Amino acid sequence: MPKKVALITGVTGQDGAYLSEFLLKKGYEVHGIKRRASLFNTDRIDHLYQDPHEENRNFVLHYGDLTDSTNLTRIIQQVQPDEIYNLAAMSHVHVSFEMAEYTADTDGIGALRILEAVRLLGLTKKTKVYQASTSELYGKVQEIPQTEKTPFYPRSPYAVAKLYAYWATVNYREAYGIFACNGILFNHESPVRGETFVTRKITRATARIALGLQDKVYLGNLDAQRDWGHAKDYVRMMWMVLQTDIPEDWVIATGKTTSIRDFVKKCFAHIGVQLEFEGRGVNEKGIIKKCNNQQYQIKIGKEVVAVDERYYRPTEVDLLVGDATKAKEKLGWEPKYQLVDLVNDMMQSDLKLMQKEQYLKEGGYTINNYFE
Ligand code: NDP
Ligand code: GDR
Repeated sequence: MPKKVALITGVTGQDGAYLSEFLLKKGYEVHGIKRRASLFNTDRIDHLYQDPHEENRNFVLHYGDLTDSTNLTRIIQQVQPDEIYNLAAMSHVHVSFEMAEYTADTDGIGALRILEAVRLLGLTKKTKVYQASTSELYGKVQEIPQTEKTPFYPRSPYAVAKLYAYWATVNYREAYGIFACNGILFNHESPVRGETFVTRKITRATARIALGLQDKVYLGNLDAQRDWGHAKDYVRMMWMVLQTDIPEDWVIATGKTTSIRDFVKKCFAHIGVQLEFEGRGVNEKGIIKKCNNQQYQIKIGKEVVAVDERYYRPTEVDLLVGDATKAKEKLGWEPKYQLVDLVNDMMQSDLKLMQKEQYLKEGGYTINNYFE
């Protein structure tokens, strides 16, 4: 059997890295599109890198951008992929309010550019397309839990752009017979989650506070509730939806929801600290009440979490909880990670990372000493 060929946009991101690993293990030849940046931006996939001088490479990177249709068309023509995973996006909901037009171009029209390239290159029968759709499409709560049939009500420029991409995927499937599927994925996290998403911001800060590298962390809306899974479970599902006989759209979620406040408590509990919240809204504070661990630099009564309005969004998505019954019944998908496993995985990783920072600091090294 010839190797299957996959093309991943957003290969340098959280999901791109886990999906690359997953597909390489399955024996795929994996091509990824990365952006040119002034610094190296391949941290998450450096362990998979193969030197261009090696023969028979099965992991190949191409420079590209979702805003450049000639570039995308050329890469797709060259690679002739069996499967395209369109994961590239300006994926930060809060930032999308600052960069609405760019977000629409990348996250909305970008998906169209991929679908159109498949059509123009005559690959409608060969190339399957996975579109990274999102629970943000549900936005303002219409129904709990959210399923493939729940109406959409996007609440950010990001979600509005993703709504366009969602319907472009459905339309190209119906109009041209492309095997194109939306995975409507609920939040999924991991040790390589971007540092400004709330879970990673919290696990990093908890580890830094434990090691005396930081005093407190400022967060926004602590009442928001999210259905958090592990990215490893979710990339497996991306692949599964392209292996079916009929292209469809799928909700992927754990079915359990947790507030930001409770996520913070769970992270502190991981290091043996009981954190309690006092006050409401912008006056809310997280205070250390008890500690069963001598290993860390923890002071009872210390305020380690505070609210800063700058992290509030102009319009918020209050409550997400998904119902993945269709994926479970039709594809046999089950998440292997529970929230407690996710917290452990992220906390252990950030504690290790911050210990490195602590050693460097104690050894007199700063992280960046170019300009000293
Ligand atoms: P990340 O933010 O970690 O990764 C996004 C990737 O897209 C990065 O590789 C980034 O490159 C790349 N990218 C951004 N803009 C462009 C552009 N204009 N052209 C080409 N590449 C670009 O996101 P995740 O891995 O978490 O998410 C993957 C996809 O799934 C995204 O589309 C996201 O919107 C969607 N999604 C994510 C969920 C989650 O909870 N993680 C849930 C539901 C959907 P660079 O590294 O250079 O910045
Ligand atoms: P989200 O993730 O917007 O759900 O989008 P994020 O982690 O950014 O926010 C989750 C919730 O936490 C609240 N919050 C904060 N968020 C951030 N980033 N920083 C804070 O300090 C903070 N304090 C409170 C937010 O208001 C929000 O309610 C993610 C992205 O991966 C999208 O690309 C993806 O589509 C969705 O998940 C599903």
